[in-house]
Amino acid sequence: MKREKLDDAAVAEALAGLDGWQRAADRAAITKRFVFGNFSEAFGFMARVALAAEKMDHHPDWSNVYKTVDIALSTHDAGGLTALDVALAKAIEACAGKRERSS
Ligand code: H2B
Repeated sequence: MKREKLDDAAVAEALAGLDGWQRAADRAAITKRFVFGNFSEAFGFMARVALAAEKMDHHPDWSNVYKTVDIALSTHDAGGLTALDVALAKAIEACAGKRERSS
């Protein structure tokens, strides 16, 4: 159920409720860049996201350079975007809290 692909309208609706998230230009994913004050804050965020992702059994594609964390969410098993990606994006927002500044 949760791994059923979302259609374009459902993705657009989900994005409307997700601050700063956008569709990737080149793949079926939603993305956001998080910029923190320093590496410690960025890595603390990544640790919180890792625990949330493991609990959900749904994991981000991400990279980190110093205080910047780039995240892409996609459901590999479905070959597209599903409700799991939206749920993980919401969990990630909760992990970022108020200290994060996105750009
Ligand atoms: N994460 C993401 N982003 N997409 C998946 O399809 C996925 C996952 N599948 N985490 C999960 C793990 C699957 O491999 C396990 C067996 O449930």
